[in-house]
Amino acid sequence: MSPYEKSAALFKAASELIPGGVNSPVRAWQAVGLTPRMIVRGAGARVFDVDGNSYLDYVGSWGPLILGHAAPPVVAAVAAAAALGTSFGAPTPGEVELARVLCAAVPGLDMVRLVNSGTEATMSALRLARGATGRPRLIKFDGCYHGHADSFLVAAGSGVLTQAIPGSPGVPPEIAGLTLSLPYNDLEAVGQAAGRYPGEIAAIIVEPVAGNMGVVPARPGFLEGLRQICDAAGILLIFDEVITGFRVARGGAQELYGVKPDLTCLGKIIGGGLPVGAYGGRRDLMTQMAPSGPIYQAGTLSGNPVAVAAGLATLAALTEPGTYEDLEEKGAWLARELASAAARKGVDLTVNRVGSMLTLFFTAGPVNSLEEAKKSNLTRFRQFFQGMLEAGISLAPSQFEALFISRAHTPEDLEQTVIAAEGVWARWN
Ligand code: KE4
Repeated sequence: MSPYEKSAALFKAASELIPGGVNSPVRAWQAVGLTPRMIVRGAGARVFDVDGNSYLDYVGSWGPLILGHAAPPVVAAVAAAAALGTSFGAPTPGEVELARVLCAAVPGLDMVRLVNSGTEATMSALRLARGATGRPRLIKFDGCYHGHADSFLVAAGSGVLTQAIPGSPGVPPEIAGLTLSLPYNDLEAVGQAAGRYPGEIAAIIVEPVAGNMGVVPARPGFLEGLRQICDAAGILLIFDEVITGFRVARGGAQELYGVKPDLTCLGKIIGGGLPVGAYGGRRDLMTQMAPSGPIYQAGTLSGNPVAVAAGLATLAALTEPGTYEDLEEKGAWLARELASAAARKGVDLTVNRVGSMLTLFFTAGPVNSLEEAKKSNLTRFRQFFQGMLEAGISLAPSQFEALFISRAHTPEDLEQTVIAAEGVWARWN
C-alpha cells in the first residue's frame, strides 16, 4: 500500500468535482509536483493525513493557527457557541466584544467592521478609500497579495505568483488599469507615481511585512516614507495585516514599526481558523460605511457567533504573558540554525524572518523585492519540500509563501526540523 494511496484516490475524485481538486489553488501542490495529502486531523503542531501519516506542520492553515491545531480554548469556545445557534443575522454581544478587543489592540483602529475573509476586508477597504476620496486609482506592490478582488490581481503574490499567472482573465482592463503595482521597498517609484497622478490616487495598500512573495520585510524607512507620501498627496494608507495582525506583535506591524495607517485589513488569526476578516481605521472614514454613511458593504455571515467565539478565544490566549517573546525566540532560533546548517552543507540560502513568520529562499540573496525573490532556485525548493515531507515535515508548497511557527511548536520540534533540513541538504552534494 502506498503511504499516500487514500490521499491520491480522494484527490482524483476531488479533481472531478472541484477545479484542480482544491478549494484554493495553492493547496494543489502543483509547484512541488506532488499529490496533496488529504488532512483529516490536526493537534498542536501536527496534522494527520487520511493514510495515517503525521506531519510537523508549518503551514498553520496559512497563518491563522498561531496557537496550533485544535487549541483547547478555541475548540471549547466554538462548541459552546454552536450549541447556542450558529448564526442569527442580528447583532450579538460577541461581535461587540471582538470589535472592542481589535480596537484596543491595533493602534490604527478607531472603529472596525467584521467580514468573512481577508479578500472581503481589502475589497471593502478599497471601496471605502475610493468613496471617501472620490479618487479611482490604487497603488499596490509587486508580489504583494491582497486576496482575489479584481483590483488586486495585478502583479499579485501568493497563488497568482506560484501559478505564474500574469494577472487573471476576467479582470477588465478598465479595472486593472486603475491599479499601479510598483516594486516593494522602492519609495522613489511611489513618489514618482504620486507625482504622475496628482489627485487621482485613492490609496496605497501594502503588506507591512510582505508574506506573499515569501517573507520580505519593509526596509527601514519604507513604511514611514509611505506615510509621508500619503499625507502630502491626500492618499489613504492601507496596511494589509491579514497575515501580520496579531502575528508579528499583538498590534501587528503597525505596532512593531510605529507607523499608523488610515485603514487596516485583518484576517486569519482573528478568526482562529474560522472565516473571519475585518477592516477598520479612522472614525471619520469608517462612519462613511452604510448604514452610518453611503458607502455600501454587507455580509450574511459577517460576525457570526461561532467564528467570533473562535476569534475571541484565540486573541484571549495571545494575552498570556511572554507570548510574543516565545514566538520571537522560536523564530530566531529556527532561522539561525537553518541558515547555519545550509552554510555547513554549501547550500545557497537566504532566510527572511519577522517574528514567527519566515521563508527559506534558495538563493544567495539578499531578498528585498519580488525581483530578488524570483532569483530563487525553484528546483531546489521543490527538492527541499519533498525531502522535508518524507521526513514528516509539512511546509508551505510554494517558494513564495511563509512558514509559520505556533505556540504549540516545541524546541524539540524545531530541532527535528533543522536535523531533517540538514539531512536533505547532505544528499545534495
Ligand atoms: P483570504 O481571502 O484568503 O482570507 O485573505 C486574502 C489575503 C489578504 N491579504 C493577505 C496579506 C493575504 O496573505 C491573504 C491570503 N493569504 C493566502 C496565502 N498567503 C491565503 C492562502 C490561499 O490563498 O489559499
